[in-house]
Formats: sequence, C-alpha cells, structure tokens
Amino acid sequence: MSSAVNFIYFLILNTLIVINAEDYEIDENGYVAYCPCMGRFGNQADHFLGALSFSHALNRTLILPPWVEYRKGESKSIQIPFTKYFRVDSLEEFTKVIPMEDFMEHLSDKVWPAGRRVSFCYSERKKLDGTSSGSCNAKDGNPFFSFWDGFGIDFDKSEFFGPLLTYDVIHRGMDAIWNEKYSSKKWPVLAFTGAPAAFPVQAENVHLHKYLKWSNEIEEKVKKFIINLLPKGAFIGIHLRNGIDWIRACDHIKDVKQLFASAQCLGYSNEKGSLSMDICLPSQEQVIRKIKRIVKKFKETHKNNEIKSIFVASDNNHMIEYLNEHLRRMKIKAFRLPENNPHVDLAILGRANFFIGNCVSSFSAFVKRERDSRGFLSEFFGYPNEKAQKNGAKHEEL
Ligand SMILES: Nc1nc2c(ncn2[C@@H]2O[C@H](COP(=O)(O)OP(=O)(O)OP(=O)(O)O)[C@@H](O)[C@H]2O)c(=O)[nH]1
Ligand SMILES: *[C@@H]1O[C@H](CO)[C@@H](O)[C@H](O)[C@H]1NC(C)=O
Repeated sequence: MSSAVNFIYFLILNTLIVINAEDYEIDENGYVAYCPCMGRFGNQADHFLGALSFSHALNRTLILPPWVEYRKGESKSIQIPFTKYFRVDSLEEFTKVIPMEDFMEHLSDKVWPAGRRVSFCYSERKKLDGTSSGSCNAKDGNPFFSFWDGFGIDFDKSEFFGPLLTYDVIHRGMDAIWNEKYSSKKWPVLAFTGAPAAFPVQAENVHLHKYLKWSNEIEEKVKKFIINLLPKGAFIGIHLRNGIDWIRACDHIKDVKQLFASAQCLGYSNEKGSLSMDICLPSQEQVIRKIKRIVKKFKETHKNNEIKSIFVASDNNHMIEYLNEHLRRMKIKAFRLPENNPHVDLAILGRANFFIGNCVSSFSAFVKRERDSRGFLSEFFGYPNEKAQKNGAKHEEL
C-alpha cells in the first residue's frame, strides 16, 4: 500500500475513533437503570414514563432498558432492545438517555465495573423459596434473572432506600433528597430491581408520551398496512381487549374503584365516573352501537372524509365477521393485521381518524396518550355512559 493510501486509512480510522469517544461520554451526574419486570407492554410503557420523569428530576442519564416479552410455551422472558420499537433522538429532546446495550458495551467497565454493582430496592425482597437473605435478590425469578443476566450483570450488594425515599419526585421535593443521600460520585448507577415509577402512570407524567416516537421499522409497517390493505378514506381504530385473562380481571371491578388504567377515563379520584362492566368488557352489541354512533358523529363534522373502514386490534376476538355483517349497510368494512404484532397494532391505532379504546387497559392507554399528544380524537367503550350521554344531549336540546 502506498503511503498516501496509508495516510488516508489513518485519517479515517482516527475519525472513527474520535466519533466513538464522543458518542459515549460519561455522565458525571450518574445513571438510572431498572428492570421493566412488571406486566406486559402497556404496563411497562406506563412505568417507562415514570422512570423518564424520575431520572430527569435527578439529572441522571436514563439507561433505556430492553422491553421484556413473554412467548407462549417459553418459560423465560426474552428481551427486545428499546430501539427496535422506539427512537432515541426524540427522547433526547427531553432528557439524557442511552440504550442499555450501548451503556453496557461502551461505558459500564469505566462507570460501573463488575464487583461494584449495587441493586436498589425499596425493602428486602425474599428469595424465591420464601427465605430471607437481607438482599434485593434482584435476579431471583422470571423475568428478573433473564433481564440482568442477558447483560452479564451480577449484583455485589443491595441497598434498601425505603421507607424514607420514594420514587415520587413530582411531589415533596424527593429529587433533592435522592441526590443528597446518593451522590453520583459514590453511586454512579442507581440500578433498580423494578421501575422507579408508579402504575398507572402519574397524571403529571402523561404528557411525556410525546417524546416516545415509533422507530422507522414500525412506521414502515404501519404505512404499508394503511396504504396497501385499508380502503382509501378515513378509518376508526378500535381496541377489543377480551381474552380470558381480561375476562377474569374484569371480575374484580365489583371490589375496586379503579382497575389498571381506568383513571384515564374515570379521573384519578373517580371524579369523572365509576367502573362498570360496560367499560371493562363491553358486549358485541355495545361495541357496534358505539361504532355506529361515532361514524354518524364523524360524518357531521367531516363532510368530505367519511369513515370507510374499521381497524380492529385485539388480544383475542377481533369480531371481524360480526362487524362486517352489522356495518354492511353503512358500506364500512372491518380489517385486522394478518399477524399478531402488538406494536404495529398500537401504532396503527395511533394514526386512525378516530379511536375507541378500552378504558381499563394500559394497552389502550398507550394509544390514547399518543393521540392526545397529536390532538387526535379518542373515546372509550362504555364511557361516557350511553344513558348519561343521551340525557346530556336532551338537556342541550332543551
Ligand atoms: N396484538 C395485540 N396484542 C394485544 C392487544 N391487546 C392486548 N394485547 C396483548 O396483551 C398484552 C396486555 O398487557 P398490557 O400491555 O400490559 O395491557 P393491559 O391491557 O393493561 O393488560 P394487563 O396488564 O394484562 O392487565 C399486550 O402487551 C399484548 O401483548 C391487541 O390489540 N393486539
Ligand atoms: C446536569 O448534569 C449535566 C451532566 O450530565 C451537568 O452538565 C449539568 O450541570 C447538571 N445540571 C444541574 C442543574 O446540576
């Protein structure tokens, strides 16, 4: 090789190294890591917004954890990189973040070397067999083990931060107390056994959803589906949560005032209504009635953009035939994704001209938040109450 070519190689190599070093600067203010160990996607997304708010309040970098997923017939969870579903740059507009894969590969040896890894939990977590060991036992159970072990992380010590400290940095100036008790010099990484966040997401953190933007991969799939498979024209997206686990969960509504995400329609202190079976598990008749009503309402306000189709997302029964049968006269057809893909389902629901969700479901809540941040319209099955609505309408007429 000539020396000129060599020199060019040297230049390229050097630039690459510089870029690399710049990309992975250490945050002297420290990091927050956690395992999204509770629930499935909707639950984890609620927790994520809280964790984002928490790390922002402490002025630490949030280590973006992979999403924890469960596959039928597999006993261990699998971890999907955060960036498979979401963009990093839009989150950076709000606060400091780094994907966990990048942190572990490029920074952990310097910032958080093996032998000095402390797990944080509110109070002791018993071992799987129920015995006590004065530890967070951060890797005990599923998905706890798979999550941390997937990165080769072992914990050397536990730190119980309760009962003096809580995650609630929105009230009571908790952020200052955290930083006082756990300086970034001594505690570069606060690694929590679960999300440093509340479920459901606190009202004050709902707006953070605007920084959560779907990855290009998901956006591409959404575009393909809408362009190639849906008829031209406006469409309503609906979420039908009706699997066996949900039917069982709805059994509990008689014992509680709120269930899962229900605060999104009932208000956090039930100031906007109370739970009912119509809200948790609407009947087929209620579903079709609500759709018809929305179609008519939409027609009045969007004269040149009538509803042409319904996009159905569901964990179980999409009711496609039933919907087609009952919407034939309105010349509206129902569609679904050919495959089971929760994230593409969510992203399509986010794009619909109107959305009808399940108020109790945190899966629906994801869509509602995304749509709110864009000023798109949404409603819920069974809410507001049909009778109340009719009375309200009569009232207005008088
Ligand atoms: N593909 C697809 N999957 C869904 C749909 N609704 C629910 N699921 C699946 O069921 C899971 C429900 O759990 P979450 O996402 O936590 O939401 P949730 O409705 O509040 O339900 P629970 O947490 O189980 O009480 C989702 O993560 C999906 O895996 C849907 O419309 N489409
Ligand atoms: C927040 O952390 C950054 C380093 O990531 C630092 O430059 C900045 O001064 C900190 N802000 C405050 C208010 O402490």
